[in-house]
Amino acid sequence: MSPVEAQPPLHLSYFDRLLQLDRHGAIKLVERFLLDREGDVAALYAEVLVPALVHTGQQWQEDRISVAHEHYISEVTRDLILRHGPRLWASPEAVHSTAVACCAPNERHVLGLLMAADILRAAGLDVHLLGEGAPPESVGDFVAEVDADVLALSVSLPEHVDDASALIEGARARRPSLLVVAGGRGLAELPDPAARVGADYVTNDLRDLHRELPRLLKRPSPGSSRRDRPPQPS
Ligand code: B12
Repeated sequence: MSPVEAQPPLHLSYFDRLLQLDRHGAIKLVERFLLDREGDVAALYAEVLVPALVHTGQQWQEDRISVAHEHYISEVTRDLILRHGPRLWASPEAVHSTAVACCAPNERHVLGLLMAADILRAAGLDVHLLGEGAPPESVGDFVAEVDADVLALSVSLPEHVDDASALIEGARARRPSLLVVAGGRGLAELPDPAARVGADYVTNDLRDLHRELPRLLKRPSPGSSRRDRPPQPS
């Protein structure tokens, strides 16, 4: 029997193609994964794109790849999220709530937020994505302007936790019924991240987010428009 050659994990193959600037090869690899996995974009995120980005960060930190390569890999990955993410919400559950999604002040890591926004849309939320760089006061104004039910916030760097907390406080002052969900590696190490940042729910696992959303959205809260809403047809 001929020895079976071990294949490298898919996220490393993806990383290697991009390291060789083989964008087309990386795109094909992703398409093949989605074909094999019946279009499971959540699995693409969890099993290929996120570990590839984490690996990219390690390689950059160890000086094995340049900053330019790191940017290149994250930009191609952003393209792929924007290309395939909409499959997740091609036939969303009935739209019933509005979310505003943004990064913590000064936070430039936005890819996790894009992925979280896809999950929120798949669960039937109309997501207004503000991305990175929106001033906190304008986020508060916007949340009030669009009568947001949910604020989704991403915090990658620990030094942005205090600003995230202030942003949440400001947004809640404008809209007390707001459900705040947050995630990002900056919250991962905190003992009680939800309490620390003032969110209702914190997770870095997007499958958990999808699972928990219906329960979170039913949560009664003072002044909530959700509370007064008639039951949605299932
Ligand atoms: C790409 C990248 C960048 C890009 C970002 C481009 C972009 N458009 O996003 C650029 C070049 C801008 C960048 C800049 C910097 N970076 Co950088 N970056 C990365 C890298 C390689 C990937 C980030 C990423 O997209 N990860 C994948 C995403 C999907 O993961 P995620 O954000 O954690 O999201 C997941 C969960 O956290 C969760 N989640 C995230 N958001 C939300 C929101 C909600 C609501 C929910 C429910 C869940 C959720 O869901 C996601 C899926 O599981 C990481 C390495 C790594 N380990 O991640 C370093 C990394 C984060 N960067 C790092 C650093 C140091 C920096 C800089 C300070 C470098 C510098 N000296 O300038 C700056 C800081 C800029 C800033 N002010 O924010 C360090 C951080 C170390 C630390 N202190 O924790 C890392 C870890 C690199 C390393 N050392 O390994 N970076």
